Formats: sequence, structure tokens, C-alpha cells
Amino acid sequence: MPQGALLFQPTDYPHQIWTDHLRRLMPDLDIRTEDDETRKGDIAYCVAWKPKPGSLRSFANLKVVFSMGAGVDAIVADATFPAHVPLSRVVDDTLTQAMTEYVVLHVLAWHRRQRDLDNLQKLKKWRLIAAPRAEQVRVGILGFGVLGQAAALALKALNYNIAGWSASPKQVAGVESFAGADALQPFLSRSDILVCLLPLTPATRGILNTHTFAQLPNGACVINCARGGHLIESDLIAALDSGHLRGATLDVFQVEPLPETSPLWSHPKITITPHAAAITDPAAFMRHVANTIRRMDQNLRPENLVDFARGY
Ligand code: NDP
Ligand code: OXD
Repeated sequence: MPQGALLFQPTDYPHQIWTDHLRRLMPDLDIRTEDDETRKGDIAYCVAWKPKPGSLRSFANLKVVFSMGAGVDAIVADATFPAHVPLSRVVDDTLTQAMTEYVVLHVLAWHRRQRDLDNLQKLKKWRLIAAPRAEQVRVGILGFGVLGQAAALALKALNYNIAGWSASPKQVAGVESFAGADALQPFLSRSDILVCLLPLTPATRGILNTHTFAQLPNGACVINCARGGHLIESDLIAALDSGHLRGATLDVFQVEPLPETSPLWSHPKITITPHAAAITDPAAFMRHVANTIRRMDQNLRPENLVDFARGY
């Protein structure tokens, strides 16, 4: 029997889909969707996404916070996050699979020039556009963790020439590993298609900028499916307009939803998706929550813990 209540904190989510799964898995758990001022001391478990700064600190008996996303930047950014409380993030096969599909889809689309073919169709023009073989296309994955490595393996199976960039070196069969700030330039200069799957931290904010784009080969494409804060949007537009970059796919933005006034919407070389690359599956997420609560009842540590010193 779990000790303490769980608060499902996000108010902009239809909470019932989520909480119903947890009720089925843990019928004895006290699950709340309202933050009751007079009963804050009951809350032992909290599900959070973009919490109001300071809101998590107010639960004196909090044992763990569950991030609804794989990315935890919005939670880690709260300087008042209680230091003794573990933060567990989403690491789940369904999410990993969805992100892999997204990356493969957009790498293929830029490699096989689908946008150019779509434009020809609009003009009713029958024209062949040559594309290199996959093994001649060098894909570089910025952020070579759970999602980056899974995408790399799927692309490798299609014969792409893959490299990953991470903080520490990785060993992934058939994939070149670049690690640390000094390795960024050689990594970029061999990346015809650059995929960003980094966590958003002070070290990675704004990493997709004019300087970075200049180090990519002429005609490179960029796919950002990590966070809007990684990209300096005006730098991307300038690099596309100058012809140095050939195209970009963006799933995430500085401001979400992307304002109607944004020039990104109508840019002829940009594909936009609405932060939908890999959406957390409510059933899988709540299985993780239930398992973690059971583990903690047995004095075991939660899994998929965030390292606050690194910020991810
Ligand atoms: P992981 O923590 O598993 O991987 C992060 C990778 O980034 C690691 O390889 C890490 O290196 C590397 N990294 C972090 N900081 C640096 C740095 N300063 N320099 C070089 N490498 C660095 O995260 P996930 O793969 O699970 O998720 C990645 C991101 O994807 C999330 O943070 C989130 O922002 C985004 N995301 C977006 C979604 C969407 O729908 N658009 C859905 C889900 C996630 P090392 O391994 O050495 O520590
Ligand atoms: C995540 C996301 O981080 O959906 O999981 O962006």
C-alpha cells in the first residue's frame, strides 16, 4: 500500500486519460489532480511537465517527481526544485520508437529530395532528381543518448554513414563517436544531415547557430527535434536564404505553439511539425510511475534519474 498521495500537476493536459491508467494499476493510490492548499503535506509523488517555478518546493513530504517528458529542461530550470527529491524522466521504448520513426522519415525526405518532388508535382512537371546512395550521405546526430543511438541504429540499417556527438565517447557498432567540445568542429564538417537530439542545458542552448551552420558542408540539412532553445531561428533563416543550407525540419520552437506571425511557417525550405516527434504514451508512462512507486516502497531507488549537476 503506497504511503502518500500522487498529484498529477499539469493542468493543460486532459488528466483523465493519464490518471485512469494509474488507477487501474494502483487502485489503492490516492490520486489527485487539484493542488489543495490545505493538504499539500499528503503529496509524496508528483507528475510534472512545465511546473510553475516554486510549485514543487511547497510539498514538504515529496519523495519523487516524475517528468512527463524525456526532456527535463523546464523542471530543472526551477532553481527552487527541492534538492533532496529525485527527478525521474521518461525512458520508454514507445517514445524511442516514435522518435526513431521521425528522424528516419525526415532524413529520408531530405536525402531523397521529397520537398523538390512535391514542388514538381504542384507544377505537373515530370523531372528526375538524382539522389546519392545512402552510404554516401553522412548523418550527424548531436546528442548520442537513448534517442540518438536508437535513431542511429535505424539509419545504419538503411546504410547511412552515421556519427554521433556526445559529452562522453560511445561505442556503437559501425557508428563514429565524437565527444566533447573539441570534437564538435570535425563532427559538423562531416555531417550532410545534422539531427539535434541534445538535452537543453546551459551548454547546449543556442548550439544551432550561424557559427555551427558555417561548419556544415555546403547544402547540408538540419533536423531539430530536441528543444526550440537549441536553435537561433534567425540564424537558420539566414543560412537557408544564403543557400549554404538546403533545408530544415523543425519540431520544436522558441515559442510554442509557433505564433502565426513566425516567418518559419512559410519558409520554402522549412518543414514544420507541432512538437509531435515523439509523444509520451500515457499507458507506458503510468506503468513507469507505478513500478517506481512500488520500488520506492521497497526502499529501492527510482530509475531514469536526472543528474542536476549535468542538467539532464
Ligand atoms: P539522453 O540524456 O539519453 O541523451 C542526451 C545526449 O546528449 C547524451 O549522449 C549526452 O552525452 C549528450 N549531451 C548532453 N550535453 C552535452 C554537451 N554539452 N555536449 C555534448 N553532448 C551532450 O536524452 P534522450 O536521448 O532521452 O533525449 C534527448 C532530448 O530529446 C531530450 O532532452 C528532449 O529535449 C528531446 N525530446 C524531444 C521530443 C520531441 O517530441 N520533440 C520527445 C522526446 C525527447 P553523454 O551520453 O556523454 O552524457
Ligand atoms: C519530451 C517531449 O521531452 O515530448 O518527451 O518533448
